[in-house]
Order: sequence, then C-alpha cells, then structure tokens
Amino acid sequence: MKPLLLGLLALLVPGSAWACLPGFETASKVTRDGATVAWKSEPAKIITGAPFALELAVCPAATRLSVDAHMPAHRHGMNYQPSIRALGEGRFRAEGLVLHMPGAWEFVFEVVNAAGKLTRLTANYQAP
Ligand SMILES: [Cu+2]
Repeated sequence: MKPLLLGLLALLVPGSAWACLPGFETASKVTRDGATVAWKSEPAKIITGAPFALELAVCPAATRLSVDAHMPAHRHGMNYQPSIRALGEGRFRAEGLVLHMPGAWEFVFEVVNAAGKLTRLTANYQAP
C-alpha cells in the first residue's frame, strides 16, 4: 500500500485522535459522545490517602473541565476539593485530589466544548 493511503487509514482508526494530544497515547482514557478525556497521575502510582495531581488532555479541546471522584457504593466523595487549571490546547492540571480510603472509586470528568455542550464522563478506579 502507498504511504499516503496508510496515512489516511490511520486517520480512521479510533485512538488516532491522540495525534492532537501528543504525550497521552498510553494514558488512561474515557470517551463519550465524541469527547475524550485522557489523564496521567502524578505520582504515576496513586497512593491511597495521599494527595496527587492529574495531567489531563481533552479531545477535541475543551474550554472547561471539572474533575471529581467519589465512591458510588459508599455515597461519598473526596474530603477535599481539587483545584483545576487550564493550560491551553485542551490540557488541564488538577491538583489536591485525595482518595482517602481503599475500594471502588469513580472519577467524574465534566467537559464543556467550544459550542458550550457539557459531557459527563466517568471512569472506574480501584484504590488499593
Ligand atoms: Cu468510601
């Protein structure tokens, strides 16, 4: 196959949208209604009970993003409100997250795109 054709095929493969967000190709991701959120924690391994940060990338680039976490089975959230900073080009940094107990957590991302449409995405996370 000619290289150009291979390039066009690559554009059709889901996940190749990550070309618009370099550095997040292997990050955790969730997609819903055409919006994708990718994130990497800092430190890379989240320690239960210790604060951590998330580097986030939204595709297509969002104008606003909120990040939260809760334990659905226990009906409670985190004890601290994380702060979130827009870094431009669909990238954000959330700081001050603490998963204060082991068990099943759910990250909740709310994305607002350039047209003002809100999409709520969730991702399960098992805290050791
Ligand atoms: Cu709990």
